[in-house]
Amino acid sequence: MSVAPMSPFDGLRLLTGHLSAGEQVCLAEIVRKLTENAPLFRPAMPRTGTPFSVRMTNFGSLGWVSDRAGGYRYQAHHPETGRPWPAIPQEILAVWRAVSGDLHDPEACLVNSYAGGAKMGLHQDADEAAREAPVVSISLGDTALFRIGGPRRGDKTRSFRLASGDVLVLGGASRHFFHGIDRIYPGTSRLIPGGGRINLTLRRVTVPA
Ligand code: MD3
Ligand code: FE
Repeated sequence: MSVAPMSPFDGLRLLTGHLSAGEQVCLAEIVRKLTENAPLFRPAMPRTGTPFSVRMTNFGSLGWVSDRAGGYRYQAHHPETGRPWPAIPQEILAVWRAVSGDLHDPEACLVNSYAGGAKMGLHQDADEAAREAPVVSISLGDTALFRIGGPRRGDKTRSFRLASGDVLVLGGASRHFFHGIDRIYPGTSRLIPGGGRINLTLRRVTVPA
């Protein structure tokens, strides 16, 4: 099923239930397998070094990382192993190609792993030179409470739940809106062994020559 309850909302499209149960199992297994080579790490805030509650890894030619000394950035290698990130699997690229409306494939697939108490504060995605390209987000596992506002931090926000199999497309103005994850609802999915939520965020990073 594909509904778009927020379609008048400046390019934001929520595709609830976009992925079948079988597709969700397939993607969760792919992520589990690739994190054996590219383990989840815990990023830290620039300057303060405060650790994130979310753990992360990446697939693709460029991956998003953050630490105290280097701040937010994209880089080609895992910060702990030094190895290049695994390529973005075809099954994940297929979701981007189906929903993004973009001619170019993404360079980055950020994997966010949320345990029960994890959250992500209100922020903008602003580390990409490809500012006009949409962002595509795939939710797997436990339901999350998502919040999105506007282009300024103080703008009024609205909240909605992201469940396993939902795909969110952030195009147009919404690409630059403040957003975050306020909480996870533990026990709402049996997809991830031991519980939790995985979010896959697909982004173009560089501007094509
Ligand atoms: C709205 N991730 O990784 S996904 C992130 O669920 C991030 O892990 C959250 O925000 C998560 O940067 C939210 C939905 C999402 C992703 C990118 C966006 C919403 C967005 C970019 C612009 C506006
Ligand atoms: Fe974000």
